Amino acid sequence: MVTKLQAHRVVIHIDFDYFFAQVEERERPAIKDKAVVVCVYSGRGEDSGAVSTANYIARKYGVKSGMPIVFAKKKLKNVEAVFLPVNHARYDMVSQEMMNMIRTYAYAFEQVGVDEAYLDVSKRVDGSYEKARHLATEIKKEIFAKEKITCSIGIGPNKLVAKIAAGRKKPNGLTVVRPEEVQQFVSDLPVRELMGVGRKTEKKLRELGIKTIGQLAACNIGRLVGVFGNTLGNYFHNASLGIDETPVEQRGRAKSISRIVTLKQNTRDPAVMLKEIKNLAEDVHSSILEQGLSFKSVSIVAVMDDLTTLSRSKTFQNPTESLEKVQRTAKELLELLLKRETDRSVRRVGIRMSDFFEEKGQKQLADFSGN
Ligand code: DCT
Ligand code: CA
Ligand code: CA
Repeated sequence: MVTKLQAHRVVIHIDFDYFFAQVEERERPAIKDKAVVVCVYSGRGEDSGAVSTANYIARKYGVKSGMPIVFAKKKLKNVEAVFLPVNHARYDMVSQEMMNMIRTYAYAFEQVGVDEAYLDVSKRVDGSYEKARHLATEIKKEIFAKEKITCSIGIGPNKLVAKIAAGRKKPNGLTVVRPEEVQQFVSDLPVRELMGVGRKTEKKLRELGIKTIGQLAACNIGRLVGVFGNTLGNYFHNASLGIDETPVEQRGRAKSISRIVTLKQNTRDPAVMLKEIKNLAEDVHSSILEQGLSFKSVSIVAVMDDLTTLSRSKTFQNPTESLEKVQRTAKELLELLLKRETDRSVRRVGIRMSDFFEEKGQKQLADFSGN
């Protein structure tokens, strides 16, 4: 069964593959072909602590999140393996960069934890799952090109289905579930695939003879309510049918969007810099419009040949969407910035736009996607 609301929605779920371990691999290419285990050391004795996450090579040998480090070492005793301590500051930084990139693809963007996000792209793809597939491929490509991290993506008519879909082909997967395929897609999966079904609930359901989502769907709703109470019982019933109307909640947004490039060679020629800035401005501008935003501030950044960073900004009286205004302002700011520079040349230039405002027309999109 597909409700009217769902029929109009296209939701993308993105999950970064074995994220902490993948960041470690990226930073140390030499460990890429080995088992990589990221650990939370307790500080009590050398191997005391638990596995946070592991790459897919380590998983092949049975290493799992939450497992004692000692167990993981046993499982990998005949394998080339690397054990590393968690570095959350590092993962958070990479995550933020990736999220800022992803959020530009949709009006409604919801980050969940450090390595997952939902996008409501209904409007952007015009309700077309084929377009959504292309978009997802594009997102994966951009993330990999810029961050060298792979992720798995699921596309469905709601968050529930999109998330389950993202988990089906890992790593580096893409799974599309159209509204008419939802029922078939979920019915053979084990109930634990549903959010909110932990080990305890799984056990309770098994006692009712329910192992798969399809069996859950066939169960009388009154019976579920009897066992789990009203809220949870109804949730399980709907979830088993692939029904989920919770909106993708825009939680916070980037305070600024910026792009910076390194010039082919250091220069003092404003025309050369301006040409680069013009391209960057177009890039930033289109991603702001894509999110249904207008902006009030533009900044120009220059990294000088001695690596000091200079910047100049301008804040308009009113929010604007005008690219022409950005280009004009960028030119003024660059002139201002270079005015007193008589010796140093410029190594990198960048543009930053901030002070965002939501454009009114986009409100309807929020309504439309169930917000
Ligand atoms: N985590 C943990 N202990 C657990 C489970 C998870 O410390 N028992 C942490 C480590 C990573 C983070 O939570 C998210 O875990 P996953 O969703 O399993 O993400 P992952 O490592 O990126 O793996 P996958 O490729 O399956 O997404
Ligand atoms: Ca992940
Ligand atoms: Ca995850």
